[in-house]
Amino acid sequence: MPTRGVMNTSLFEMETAAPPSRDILGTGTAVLAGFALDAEEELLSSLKDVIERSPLRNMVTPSGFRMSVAMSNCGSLGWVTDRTGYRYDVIDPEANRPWPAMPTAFRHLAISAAEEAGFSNFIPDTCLINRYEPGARLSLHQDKNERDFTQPIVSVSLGLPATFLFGGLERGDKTQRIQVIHGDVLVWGGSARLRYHGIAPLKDGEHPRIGRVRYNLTFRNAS
Ligand code: MD3
Ligand code: FE
Repeated sequence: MPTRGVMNTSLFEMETAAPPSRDILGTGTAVLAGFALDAEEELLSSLKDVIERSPLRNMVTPSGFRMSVAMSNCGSLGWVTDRTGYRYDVIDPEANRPWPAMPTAFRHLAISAAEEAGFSNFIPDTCLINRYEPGARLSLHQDKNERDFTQPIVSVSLGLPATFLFGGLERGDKTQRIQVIHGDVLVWGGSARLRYHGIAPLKDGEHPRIGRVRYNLTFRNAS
């Protein structure tokens, strides 16, 4: 039978357990668990509007591979890839017209998440929408098609959980894994802005609100 002292010690430890740390991924990063949940309904209805106008599509990489992640964009620019390379374009090449405007709920969420993470000057001008079906993945890469690396990146996860892979500034650096779930928002900036990252193959499942899929909204300043 435990002594009073032992019991008190374990209770004390429970009461003083550290709150979840926001910078578990290192300097310049913030994990804002559930940050998007308050705006969930507005985000989902805006997302529906955007992908009705500029449907999700599986783009082709410069080396000729069809990406397993389906993509679209909103904002004044959109990230695209085809046989000629990666670029930001003001025109959706499938729809042959500008990308849909960035919905207000998107912009506000991105700016407030960046601010919460200590980046008070974020001006998101593009949002890449990634749709992962079970098995889809994003291999380790750096985001370096943007001009201003002092601007952070904000990522919003919706639907099925995913495993983020986080490396360092060199491709061969050790990677860290972190699980992200519906409503989580992650922010990267400063010295973390050029870290390698990716998404492990999506595990099958069913999200009660979103279904058998994961969406990620990636906000950037590209111009
Ligand atoms: C870490 N998308 O589209 S942003 C991408 O879940 C992409 O679909 C992720 O990576 C996804 O390029 C969400 C993850 C991310 C973005 C930029 C970073 C992680 C980062 C910059 C530095 C370190
Ligand atoms: Fe990326």
